[in-house]
Amino acid sequence: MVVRARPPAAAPPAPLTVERPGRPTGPVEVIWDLTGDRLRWSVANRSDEPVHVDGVSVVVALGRRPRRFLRHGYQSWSPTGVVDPAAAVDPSAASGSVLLWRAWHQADPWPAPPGEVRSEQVTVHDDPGGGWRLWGFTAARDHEGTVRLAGDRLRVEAWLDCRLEPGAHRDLHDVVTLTGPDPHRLLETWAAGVGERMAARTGAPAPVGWCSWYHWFSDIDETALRANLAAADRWPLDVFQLDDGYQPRIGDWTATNDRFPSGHGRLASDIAAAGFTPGLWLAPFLADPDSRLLGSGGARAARWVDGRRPLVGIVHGTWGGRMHVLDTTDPATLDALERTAAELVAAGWRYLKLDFTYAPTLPGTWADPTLTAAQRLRAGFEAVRRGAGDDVFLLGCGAPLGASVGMVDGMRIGPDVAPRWRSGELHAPGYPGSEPATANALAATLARLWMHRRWWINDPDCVMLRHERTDLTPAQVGTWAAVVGASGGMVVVSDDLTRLDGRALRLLADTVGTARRVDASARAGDGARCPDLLDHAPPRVIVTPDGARLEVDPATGALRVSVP
Ligand code: 9PG
Repeated sequence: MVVRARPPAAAPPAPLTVERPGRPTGPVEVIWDLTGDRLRWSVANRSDEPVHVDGVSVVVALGRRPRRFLRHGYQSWSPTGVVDPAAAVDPSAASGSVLLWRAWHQADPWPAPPGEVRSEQVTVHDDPGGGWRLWGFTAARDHEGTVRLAGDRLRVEAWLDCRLEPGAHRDLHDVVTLTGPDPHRLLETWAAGVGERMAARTGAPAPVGWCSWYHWFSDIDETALRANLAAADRWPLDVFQLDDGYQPRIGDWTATNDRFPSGHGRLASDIAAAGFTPGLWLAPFLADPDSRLLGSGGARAARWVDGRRPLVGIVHGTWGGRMHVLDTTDPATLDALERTAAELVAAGWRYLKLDFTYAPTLPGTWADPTLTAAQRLRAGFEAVRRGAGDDVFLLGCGAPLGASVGMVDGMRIGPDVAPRWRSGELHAPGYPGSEPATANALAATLARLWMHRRWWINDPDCVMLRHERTDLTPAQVGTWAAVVGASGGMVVVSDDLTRLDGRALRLLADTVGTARRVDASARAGDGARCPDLLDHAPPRVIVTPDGARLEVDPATGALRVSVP
């Protein structure tokens, strides 16, 4: 069915052709209205039987295939960058792609049809009428949204993957289109609207912290932690955060293993006594099948789509194999999550890094099948927030971005850094750019500047200050620190403080100084910008509000700075 619709305000004079989705809709009715630059729509089940709806989409004929299309990644660790749609292959269609990785990096975990590229929640492309055009979902509270492009056909899809009961009616999030000469401005404008609609938490001071992960990884112990705490007093830090490695098992966050004999209360109070906010890592929505959480703790795991086996959220060597996903649609599980967070905060932790939070968005069998992935994720975050209280800083990580707005105070907006520029490994086949590497973290930092102080405080991941036991050159160390500072977001150190020298301290002080200056401006709506986001991938340039321009060579990490 083809419907003629009024073209968006600034579109070329030829009317856009809007089509209903090609597949039969059966008992499902889509009610929609495209007026001006906004699509309003809803979906209803008119039958007497429950219906499972994957997605609802509207196709727009653009008139010609765009030459540049921003592919926005779904999750903290997912790559973002411009592609040429004529040449690009959707990563989900690459050979060797597996369901779990696709589900990490896309709202719809199934492979894209041949010839299609997709972007999550938003895209920007060159407009046949000149300039740039953005398409974006105005929220991701009730469901995710994907923009798919094949040839000149742009399909905006509300991703539901949930049951509609007989007679049920669901409003879908509006889709807007904006045009203008500056693609970054379009993203800023759109993101500000999303942030307002989703009650983004943007008010906290941006933390400066220390994190145990990138020096010790899971081998951290109390001796090393305390040595760093003792050395931390000459560093300009607010938060002192223990990462993965203290827990006896995934899921059993309120206990410690034998490498941390003091236990949570003593650790947190000693950190607080030293003058820092005690921070703790956890992966709240995953649990070891042998954890207390899934036993006497009262939490239940979701099941795989066949309903028979527990849903596995990751197979992790260090953690001991297959980790199950908590069913965040089950009230008893939400209670257990709330109790866990409350217990950690009662022990003294005031900053929680919530990691691997994509877990409840995986496809599976859930106690309440009428909830979408976005709603399952938010139910989990809300339980943690209820337990933690309003004034504890929650940092999201490994999180589907749009659906997390309003849930967290800070958010990791890129893949892990590493003490090397480029990655040697691929941990997600077909998703290059998501592997731990400083160049990958830097690319994400530039590509997602527009989220900062509109959706949360951006966490670009840790600066790498060390000059020994690293593959980064001193110049690359300086480049990454300069970009973290210019981004205006969080600044976190993840080195052994007992081994750093005065050079590192000065570099951190400079980085924090720049970051706080840029952040003050970002709070007023004028943060750092990436002017070449639609020119090439990865982007190379970051411009601070006072006009400093930093240009990074992505191959070498060489930095060119020009100041007005
Ligand atoms: C702790 C780490 C750190 C880090 C997080 C996250 O695919 N993987 O096996 C995988 C491992 C680690 C990882 C992401 C993916 O890093 O980003 O800062 O907290 O967990 O385990």
